[in-house]
Amino acid sequence: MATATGKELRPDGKVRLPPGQHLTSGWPVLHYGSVPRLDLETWRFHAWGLVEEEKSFDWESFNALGQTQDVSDIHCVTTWSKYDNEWEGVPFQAVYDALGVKPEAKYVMVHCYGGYTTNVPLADLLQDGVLFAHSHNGEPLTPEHGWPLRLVVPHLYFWKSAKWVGGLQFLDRDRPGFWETYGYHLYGDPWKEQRYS
Ligand SMILES: Nc1nc2c(c(=O)[nH]1)N[C@H]1C(S)=C(S)[C@@H](COP(=O)(O)O)O[C@H]1N2
Ligand SMILES: [Mo]
Repeated sequence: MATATGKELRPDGKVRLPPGQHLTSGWPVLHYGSVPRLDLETWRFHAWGLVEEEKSFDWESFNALGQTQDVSDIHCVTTWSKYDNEWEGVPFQAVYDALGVKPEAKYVMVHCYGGYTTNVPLADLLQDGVLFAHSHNGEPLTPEHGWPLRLVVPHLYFWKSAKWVGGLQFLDRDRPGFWETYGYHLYGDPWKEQRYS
């Protein structure tokens, strides 16, 4: 399918394919542990930490915060990249606007059903293209790709795009999440090859 060569430039002048990456046309499944069994009736999204008030959303109220679509590229630290993923879901900005996040909050720990965590600076989550996706290329996510909801942070390595996301903890300082504790880079910029620390 792909006529892409990996040498194309992006609108911002960066080479589209980050260093050390190769293009794949499939979509590998990668995660630690097993796929959690979830149910939309009992599914909740929680926000706590440096927020004015802890909040919890059910599936319907979370999705009512807003809907958007965005096309972006995936860059996995294990060196595969996948172009032109069409994601649909709730923009991070809409969740942020609903939360009353305190000014001291600078970092976010993303928490998932099944226990996975990953850390991202709040400023990065507020960038364009960051969303909580329920669909990929027009289809609901499959269980192994994060159904019902995954975070998508297109400008960082894909381990930051947490599957089965269930909540956000707002923090004043950076702390390592699951893979970051085992030596993955705290930030993970693919264009700087921030793979491991
Ligand atoms: N909850 C959860 N999210 C996760 C992971 C995980 O182990 N658990 N692995 C991460 C890693 S290392 C990668 S590369 C991507 C893989 O996503 P995919 O299986 O949809 O390709 O999910 C990320 N999100
Ligand atoms: Mo990964």
